[in-house]
Amino acid sequence: MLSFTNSSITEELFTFSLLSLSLSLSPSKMSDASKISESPNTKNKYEKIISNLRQDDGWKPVGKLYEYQGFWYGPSLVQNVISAQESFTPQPTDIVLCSSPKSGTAWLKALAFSIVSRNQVNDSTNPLLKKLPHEIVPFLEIELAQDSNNRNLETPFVATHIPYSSLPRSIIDSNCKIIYICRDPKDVLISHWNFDQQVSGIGSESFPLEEALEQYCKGIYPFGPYWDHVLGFWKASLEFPEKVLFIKYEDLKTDGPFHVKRMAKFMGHPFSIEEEQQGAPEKIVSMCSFENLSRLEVNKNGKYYLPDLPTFENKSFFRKGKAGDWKNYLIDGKAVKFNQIMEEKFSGSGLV
Ligand code: PAP
Repeated sequence: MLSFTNSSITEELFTFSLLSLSLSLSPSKMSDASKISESPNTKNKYEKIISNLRQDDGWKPVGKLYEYQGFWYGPSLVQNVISAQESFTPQPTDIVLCSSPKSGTAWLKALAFSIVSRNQVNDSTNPLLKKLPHEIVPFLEIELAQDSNNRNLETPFVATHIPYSSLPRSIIDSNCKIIYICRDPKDVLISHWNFDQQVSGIGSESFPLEEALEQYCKGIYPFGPYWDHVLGFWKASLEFPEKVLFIKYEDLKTDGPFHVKRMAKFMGHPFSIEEEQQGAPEKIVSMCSFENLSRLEVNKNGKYYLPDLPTFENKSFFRKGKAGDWKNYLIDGKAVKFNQIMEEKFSGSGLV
């Protein structure tokens, strides 16, 4: 059985998933301000590209998806991805935090930020106490799609759900480091299905789990297919270990301090012996834990405002935070076909 636990190696409206929000921004929900500049030429260009793409409307909370460079997006996201590919310029010291939606993006943001800023903030001044991790680290295909500098440039992080093969060349060709987090695909599916239902208001009677599962098996949902998303970063991490660090959600759950030290070293901010003796990695793990973040006032009752998008309740980004919650949903053999597909897709990769 495909296992994402205890390995030896150490993502219109949604596509946040946040973006499934897998924030697959629906065109009707996006304002002119957040679309690509709407000169007639630009509009024609994107309409032309999109009209030639394969379409599917089976992921009902989002509506129509388009296949661009082998992955599926809502129409506005296709535009944003192309715009980012054409114009995004990273800062030389940026670290790019990558993930498929619902794989642990917010957690990765919190950890990476806390590691790098540990000498500037303390337990009472950490911005995570007052802000959702998504407010601290912006998304390339949302906030930064049209303006690379639409961010706090003192925070050296950019996040994205864009697959490795579609990342802007400016990132690939730079010295920017990349950290990818992956998660058991069955937990990703359950998290994604729950989140999109909640954000879209389309309930399980209109979008049953069986339909979501079928779409996942076909790879047709925002930023799918999952296997290609994961394998793109996995292979890059093997080929360019100095540039791409691959982390598993389940490994972080099992041995947080070890992987926080790995991340710190990779990002060029290793812990000193004194820091380790004083338990600095453990403190960061504790600060960024689901239990701690989800109980903060900002994450219980705060709202996340993105220009011209619906307002999100911060708590929707903190559901259960567990490894293996799929077992409460994929009962009566529902996972058999899914497991077979994943095993076949990941076979020979050395990942599982
Ligand atoms: P996004 O794609 O909308 O950015 P993302 O942060 O990648 O979502 O994933 C959300 C999942 O991470 C949720 O999982 P669940 O639905 O299975 O509960 C969320 O609860 C979980 N999560 C958020 N913060 C943490 C954390 N600090 N530790 C562990 N899991 C977390």
